[in-house]
Amino acid sequence: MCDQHTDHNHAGADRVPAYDAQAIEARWIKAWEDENLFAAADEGSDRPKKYVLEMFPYPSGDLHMGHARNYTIGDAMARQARMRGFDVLHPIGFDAFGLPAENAAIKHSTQPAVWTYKNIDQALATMRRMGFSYDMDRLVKTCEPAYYRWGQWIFEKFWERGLVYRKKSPVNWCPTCKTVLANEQVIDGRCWRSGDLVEKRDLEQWYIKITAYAQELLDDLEKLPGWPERVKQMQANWIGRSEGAEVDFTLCDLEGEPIPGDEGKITVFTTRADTLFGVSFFLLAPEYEGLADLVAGTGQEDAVAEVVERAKLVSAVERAQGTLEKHGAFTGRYVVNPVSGEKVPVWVADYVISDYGTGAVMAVPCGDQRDFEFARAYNLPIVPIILGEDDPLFERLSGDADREVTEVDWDQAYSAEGVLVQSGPYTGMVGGKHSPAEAAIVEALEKAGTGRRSVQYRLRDWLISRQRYWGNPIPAIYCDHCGIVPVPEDDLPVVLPEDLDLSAGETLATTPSFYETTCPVCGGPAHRETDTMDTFTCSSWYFLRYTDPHNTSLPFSREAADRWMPVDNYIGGIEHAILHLLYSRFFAKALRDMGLLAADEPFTNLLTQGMVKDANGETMSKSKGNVVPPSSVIEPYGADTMRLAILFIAPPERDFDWDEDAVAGANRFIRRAWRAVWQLAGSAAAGEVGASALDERSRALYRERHRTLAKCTEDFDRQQFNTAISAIMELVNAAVSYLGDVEPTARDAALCHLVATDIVSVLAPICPFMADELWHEALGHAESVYRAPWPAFDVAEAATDEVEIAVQVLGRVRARVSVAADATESDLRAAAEAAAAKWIEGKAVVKAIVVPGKLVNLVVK
Ligand code: ANZ
Ligand code: ZN
Repeated sequence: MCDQHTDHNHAGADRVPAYDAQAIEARWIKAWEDENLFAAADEGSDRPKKYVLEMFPYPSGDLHMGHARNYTIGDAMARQARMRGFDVLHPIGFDAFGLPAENAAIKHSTQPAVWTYKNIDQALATMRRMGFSYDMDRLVKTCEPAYYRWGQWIFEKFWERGLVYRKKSPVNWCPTCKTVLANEQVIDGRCWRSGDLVEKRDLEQWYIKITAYAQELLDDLEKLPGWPERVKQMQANWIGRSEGAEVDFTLCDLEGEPIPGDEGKITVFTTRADTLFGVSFFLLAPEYEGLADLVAGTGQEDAVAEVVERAKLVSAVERAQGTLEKHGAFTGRYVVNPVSGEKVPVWVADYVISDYGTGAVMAVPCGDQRDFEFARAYNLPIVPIILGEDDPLFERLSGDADREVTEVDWDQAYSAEGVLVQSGPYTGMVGGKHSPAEAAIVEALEKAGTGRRSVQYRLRDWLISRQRYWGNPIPAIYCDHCGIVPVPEDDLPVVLPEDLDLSAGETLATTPSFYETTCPVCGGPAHRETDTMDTFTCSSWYFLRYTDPHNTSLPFSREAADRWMPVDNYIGGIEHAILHLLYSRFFAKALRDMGLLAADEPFTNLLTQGMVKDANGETMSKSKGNVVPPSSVIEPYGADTMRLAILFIAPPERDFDWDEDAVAGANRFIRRAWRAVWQLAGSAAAGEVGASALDERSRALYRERHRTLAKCTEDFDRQQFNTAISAIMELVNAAVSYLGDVEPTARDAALCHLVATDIVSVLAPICPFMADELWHEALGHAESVYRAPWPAFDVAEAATDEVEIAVQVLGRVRARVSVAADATESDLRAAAEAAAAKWIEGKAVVKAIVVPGKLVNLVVK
C-alpha cells in the first residue's frame, strides 16, 4: 500500500450524486424484498440468536407517531443485531380482534372483518415504506382462523388442566362496551377502553385461573433484571401478596350466647393480629355469603339490604381503595373475640370486598384508617391499643394490661409501628406488620386452634368472557344432557362468521347458523357458547406463534419455540405494564408446564418507550386535531430522515415533543453524511490502514473512528440511540474537516475508505436506505450492508497519544503545553522551559519537579 497516496481517483470527489430520498428508498424496499433479506434462519446455525419484538398493533387505521417510534427503535436494534452476527427473528403482526372494529363497522355500514383487513393493509404499506426489517413470511393476524384456532386449542388444554373454569359472581360490566371486563381492565373504577364507569352484574362467566401462578409470577420478577423497575413494581403490587393470619371469631345468638358448631364461626384475614385487643366492631362485605340468613329475624334486614343494594353500583376495585365515603349498617349480630373474649357488633360495610381474604374484617379503628373513618361515621368506639412512645397517652397506658381508655380524640388512625398498650399479656411488645407481637399472638391462636398463618393475593382470576362478536369464539357447547362440553379438537376452529349485520343488531347469540349444533358427546341438539374471548388472550401468545407461524398441527413446535424464545428485546408502551405483560407471562408459564416450551419467562429485556407529543407537549389525538402523521415527514424528506429524527430527539424511554426543526436538522445531517461518504469514497481505495505511518491529521481522524465505534457500539447496546447519533455526527464532522483541510494528494486513501465504511455501517441500523445505497454505489459492494459485519475497533487506538500538562513557575501556573504521552522527564522539562520562557528569562532553573501526565513545576532563582 506504499503507493496509496498517489493512486486515487480525484474525479469522484466532486461528483457527489444528488441525495434523492424517494428514489433511493423505493429502490431498496424492493431490493430487500426480492432478496428476502430479513427472513429469520430457522435452521440453527452456530451463530447466537436474537429475537427482537415490538408489541404488535391494533389495526385501528394508519400508523401514528407512537407506532413509528416503537417500530423504529425495534428496527434499529434488529438491524444492528444482524450486523453484529446474530441470527435475528424480527416479526410483525396484528392484534386484529376487538371492539373498535365493531363500532367502526356500524358507523360505516360495513363488517368488522372488512374494516380490519383494510386497516391492516394500510398499516402494512406504511411499515414497508418505513423500511422495517420484518420477516414478512411470519405475519400473524389474530382474526384469521389459522391463528385463532390455536387460541381455542390452548383454551381447551387449559380447561383440561383446570386452568379454565366457569363461575357466577358479581362482575364488572361496562355499559358503553356492553360487555364484562377483567379486573385489570377496570382503571379507577372505569372501563380501560371507553372510560365509562363500570357497573356490577351477577353473571356466570369463564375464567382463567391465573391465580394458580400468583407466587411464581411474583417470584420470577427477580429473573428479569432487564425490565424497568417501575414495571416490576406495578406487577408486584397488582399481584399483591400479603402475609397474615386467619382468625376465627365466634358468632353469638340474639342473647349473646355463642352458637355452637362450625356454623357459628366467622373467619377474618388480617395482617395485624397484633391489634386483636383493639377490635371494637366486626365487618362483613355486602356480598358476604349467608349475610341474608344472618340478618334474618334481627329487625335490621332493611338497613342491611339498603347497603347491599347501594354497593352494587360501585366497582369492587373502587370500593377497596377506601377513598369513597363509607356506608354500613348493623346486622343485629355479635361475635366474640378469640383473644380478649369481648363481644363486638357485626356490621355490613361497603368498603369490605367479598373476594379478598374471607370477605370479613376485624375492625381496628385505632390502627386502620378505613376502620377509623367508619367508626367516626357511625359512632363506634376507637380503643387505643398501639401507640408511639411519644404519644401523650403512652406514659399513662404503657403498663396497662387492662382496658382503661376506650376513646381517643385523634383525627386519624395510628398506622405506624408502635408499642402495644391495654393488650393483656402482650402489652409492651412491639406491634405492626410482621412484628414480635403479631408473631406471638398468631402462635397463641394456633395453639388454641382459633387462628392460622395465611397468605393472600390481591390478584384475581382472569375473567375472559366477552359478550362481543368480533373476537375468538369460546369453543364450548351446552347440552341439556351432558352439560358444558368442549368442542372436539378435530372440529376446531369454531369459525367466526364474518357476515353479520351489526347495524341490524345481529350478534352471535341471534345467529342460529352459528350457535345451533349437536352435542359431541350424545349427539343430541345443543348450542354453542356465543361469548368470545377477551382479545388479551390473543395477544398472550402471539410471540410464540411467530416462531412457527405455519404449523398446522400445533400452535408452535417445541423446537421452534426453544430455538427463539425468550424474546430478547421487547419494546412497547408502559400502558401494558400489567395487562398484556402479566397475561403473557402467565401464558408462557402455563404452556411451559404443558411441555410446549422451555423458557420460564417470555421477555428477557423490556423497553417501555416514551410518548410522542405534539409541539406544545400535548398528547396527539384525532379529537384534538394535533396528530402529526408519519406521511407528513416521509413525503417531503423520506423515511430515513423520519427514523433519524425519532431516534435523535430523545432517548427511547423518554416522552418527547414533536419538533419540526429537529426533522429539518436530521435531514441536513443525512445530506452532510451522504456528501462526506461520497467524497471519502471517491478519494479512496480499500486497504490496510497503517496506523503508525499516518501523519498527524490522519492520525487524529483514525483515533476519532475508533472512538466513535466504541461509543456507538456501547450506546446501541444500551439502546441510547440519541447519543450514538451524536457520536456519528462528530465522526462525520471530523471527516469533513479532514477532507477540507488536507490536500487531496496528501490524504490517506485507505483511511478515507475505512472511515466511509464506518460511517455507513453505524448509520445502517438508523438510516437503512441511505446506508445500503452508499454501501453499493459509493463503496462498490455487491452485497447488502446487512450482510457485512459491524466494524471492528480497538479502544486503545481511541486513546489520544498527546497529553496537556500545566507548566508552573514557583508553584504558579504560567502555561499549558501539549506533549507526547510517553515523553521522558527531560523532554517534559525542556517543553516546560520553552513554554515558560517569558517567566524564567534571566533566571536560573535550579530544579524541575515533574509529575508525568500532569505538570512540571520550575523552581528558579
Ligand atoms: C385488622 C387490621 C388492623 C388490619 C390494622 C389492618 C390494619 P392487605 O395488606 O392489603 O392484605 N381486610 C381484610 N380483608 C378485607 C376485605 N375483604 N375487604 C377490605 N379489607 C379487608 O390488607 C389486609 C388488611 O385489610 C387486613 O388486616 C384487614 O384489616 C383488611 F391496624 O385486620 B386488617
Ligand atoms: Zn350431550
